[in-house]
Amino acid sequence: MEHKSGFVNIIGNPNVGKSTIMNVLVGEKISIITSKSQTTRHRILGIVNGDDFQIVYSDTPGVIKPHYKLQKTMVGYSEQALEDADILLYITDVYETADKNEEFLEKVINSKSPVILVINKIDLSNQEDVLKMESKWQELMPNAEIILTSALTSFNIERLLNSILEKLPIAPPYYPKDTFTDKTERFFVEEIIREKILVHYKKEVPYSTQAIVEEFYEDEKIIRIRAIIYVERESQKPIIIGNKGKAIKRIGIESRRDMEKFFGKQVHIELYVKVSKNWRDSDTKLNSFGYN
Ligand SMILES: Nc1nc2c(ncn2[C@@H]2O[C@H](COP(=O)(O)OP(=O)(O)O)[C@@H](O)[C@H]2O)c(=O)[nH]1
Ligand SMILES: [Mg+2]
Repeated sequence: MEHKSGFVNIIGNPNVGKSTIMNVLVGEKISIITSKSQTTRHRILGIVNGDDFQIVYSDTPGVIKPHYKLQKTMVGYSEQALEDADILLYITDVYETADKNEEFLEKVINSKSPVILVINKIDLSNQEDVLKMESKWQELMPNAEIILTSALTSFNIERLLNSILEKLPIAPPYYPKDTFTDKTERFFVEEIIREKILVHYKKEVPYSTQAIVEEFYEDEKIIRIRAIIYVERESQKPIIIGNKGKAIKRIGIESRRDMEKFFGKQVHIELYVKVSKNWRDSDTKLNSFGYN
């Protein structure tokens, strides 16, 4: 039996549904999702294993103009994804026009890898507009296969999967067949906390925040977690904590709920807030927070 395997890199602008699509394709909540741009900060692998195939998806932050070092690293992950793909999934949605980010798009068009162009969120549009959009994109990217999806309702996800399988090169698996990601349990804990922070705090606060797991202790019945929420400035500390600690308590409760779902086990979590001055612009701090 011939075995197919390859890297399928998911790229595109922020907020078009890249992480949602990867999660649906993998069937696990690997990437956090919010309505805010820059939710994804890392390149995250999601691996799907079949008897005769292994698809290694990689979700990326999306293309943005970098204002600080963290964002530079984030854009780097997206650029890197252009280089090492067997298949590129370029995701756009029914709101985006092709003139956004022309430079990056040019690189996609010139890439040697086969490109699948996914127009996502079609549940938010109508047939006429979607078809118009499709023909515009096809003109722009004549070599790409276009698939219209709604990740939210799983519309055409099966079709997308089949198209990926068709284009997947013959190769042995790159990862053991029982792996579904390259990230650690600690990473998922940190991401779940960050998702809740993105949802509940406004303006610059979530973008100045990084959760770091200090202790992850698992026994048969329960996982005990101690995590620090790092902020950039002293003034952000009371915002995270909230009046009488209510805000941080909510983060803890909602995070625990998601973690229990993710790990299939009871979770106990303690959260603390600390300042790591201007960490987003410090190479050493970024490194120690896992951005490299
Ligand atoms: N209506 C609709 N919303 C979607 C769809 N896919 C994703 N979203 C929403 O779009 C927002 C951004 O999704 P996300 O996956 O984080 O986008 P990313 O930044 O490209 O990774 C979230 O609020 C999702 O719930 C879709 O097919 N239909
Ligand atoms: Mg994302």
